[in-house]
Amino acid sequence: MQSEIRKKLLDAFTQAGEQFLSGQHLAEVIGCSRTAVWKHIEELRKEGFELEAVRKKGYRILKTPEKITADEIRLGLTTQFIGKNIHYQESVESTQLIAHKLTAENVSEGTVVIAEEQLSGKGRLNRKWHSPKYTGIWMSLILRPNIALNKAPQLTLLTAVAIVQAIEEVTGLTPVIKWPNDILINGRKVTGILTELQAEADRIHSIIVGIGINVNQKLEDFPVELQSTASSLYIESGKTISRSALIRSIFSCFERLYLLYLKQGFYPIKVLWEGYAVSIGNVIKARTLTNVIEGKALGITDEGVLLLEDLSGTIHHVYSADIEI
Ligand code: BTX
Repeated sequence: MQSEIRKKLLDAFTQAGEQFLSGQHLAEVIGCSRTAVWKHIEELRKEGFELEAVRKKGYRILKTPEKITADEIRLGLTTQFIGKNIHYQESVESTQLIAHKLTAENVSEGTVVIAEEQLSGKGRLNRKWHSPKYTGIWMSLILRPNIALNKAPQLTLLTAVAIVQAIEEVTGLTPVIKWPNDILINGRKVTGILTELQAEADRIHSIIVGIGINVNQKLEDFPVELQSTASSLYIESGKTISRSALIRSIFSCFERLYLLYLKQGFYPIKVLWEGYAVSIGNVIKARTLTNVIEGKALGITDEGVLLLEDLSGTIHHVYSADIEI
């Protein structure tokens, strides 16, 4: 109930932009007394929002908090379902673990788990993902698409496109995608995507898309072993980036692409993905769990599988691998 009121309040401020909203108007919109409105405004102040209150005019938001809060993300969010339900926590082992538990509770599609830090952030194949406090975006998105199991990798590619579009929109940087899930700027990794499934027979029950983005880290914030391969949007642009603005943009880009995907299938996503991909057309090395294949990356199939032509002309279907360009 409280959070419903808070959602309505922030929706009203979103629509108002820089205009003032009177206490009376807010009370009517959210359906409570003016005293209750005042209490909610005080709660927002405690969260770090700076609000201006002017007699006879009302309230407007001047500044949002440094920390990410669910309320701050909601302020300005225009999606229908992605990110409408946010589980925010200061510190967690891994947002993926929480998202897995939530799927068992049948939370709505588009629910997102976001944390300020992860103590055991997960990469693929049990690798670790460095997720320090207050500087990055560490989140897991719960989806329930009605698609066959073998189509799941398409959602990793779709997510990569959404993140590239959002980074372009918010920072002006031009990232590229390295198949399947790395987003690079100037050859360094700024984002990782981990897609995990819950399935029955060959149908997907839910997909949990884990997204890790290095946003405001300085080079010295990375462990030494990552300093030559990783980067952040701050390092690449020289500007501190609003994490909430980037999260909102990811939600919008993702929702647009996801609805397109559900309606028209993978083809339009594939075309966009190929436009951002750096590996296609180049000779690359694909390190799979069992062997290493060197050859020319021809493209991806309609399922999102990488096609690699080795030196003898044999075409390999690569489902999962690490790529060296
Ligand atoms: P990956 O297996 O492609 O990449 C993991 C590898 O990337 C590590 O072995 C390390 O070399 C390098 N690495 C670790 N941390 C970073 C970092 N912060 N920046 C750049 N390189 C790094 C990628 O797996 C999938 C990552 C998903 C992370 C999200 S965060 C929210 C969600 N929760 C969770 O536990 N994982 C996902």
